[in-house]
Amino acid sequence: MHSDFPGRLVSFEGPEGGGKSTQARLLAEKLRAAGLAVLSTREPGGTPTGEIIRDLLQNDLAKEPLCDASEALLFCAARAQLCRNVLAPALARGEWVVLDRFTDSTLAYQGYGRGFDIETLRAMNGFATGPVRPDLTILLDIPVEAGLGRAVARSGARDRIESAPIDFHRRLREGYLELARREPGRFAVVDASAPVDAVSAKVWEAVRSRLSPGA
Ligand code: Z5A
Repeated sequence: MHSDFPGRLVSFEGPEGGGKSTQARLLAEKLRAAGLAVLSTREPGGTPTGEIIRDLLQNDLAKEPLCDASEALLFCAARAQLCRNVLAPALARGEWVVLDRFTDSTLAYQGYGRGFDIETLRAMNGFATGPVRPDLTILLDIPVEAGLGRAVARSGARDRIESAPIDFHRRLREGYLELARREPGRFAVVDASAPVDAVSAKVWEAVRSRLSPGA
């Protein structure tokens, strides 16, 4: 069941280091090569306000410990700005949107990870997104240690959320798999431990079979 927009939204989700940014870029290239108009963006971010919120959330911009409730609300504030000002207009124009993280990140990280009530977070997500929702969600699943290893190898250090205890990361990975089990029609789970090209082929197969780009 797709959203009411003429465009299509594909979100990438998963624990750290699964290759979301890499795979989002490769999918956007394939969709463009198929002649489609594609908007590629990320959460938190994608708007001037969202990028400032990203800095607050990841780089300790305000120099004060961020409480978990503020963290959840800030992710949703960035999301509201992105959905209203960028995503909804693009989807209404019939564009494809490729999104590096979206609403399921809040359920996984703030819900399964931090322990907030999932239904409360779903309501917050709904308030933030309005009618925007994913037509397909690619869950790039990877064991926690392997994913964190990749993320650290790339950036040399762990940021505020990556530095959370390993149990936090294990809970959110299991949370993602639970979300996927509950909504098999929307989620495609892809083994992200495989080489980049093999993962990309699986992602493309999921997009082709579920959303028929260019048809
Ligand atoms: N967050 C939240 O808590 N709540 C929310 O609602 C939202 C987000 C929206 C955003 O960080 C943080 O915010 C994130 C969740 C939280 N938590 N943390 N930490 P971000 O956007 O900066 O980072 P990320 O989304 O966590 O990205 P990442 O996990 O660091 O990376 P990735 O996008 O999954 O992977 P990548 O950058 O494409 O690849 C990572 C490295 O692995 C890189 O060197 C690649 O070359 C390599 N790579 C990629 N694929 C492969 C394969 N297949 N094999 C080998 N190496 C690979």
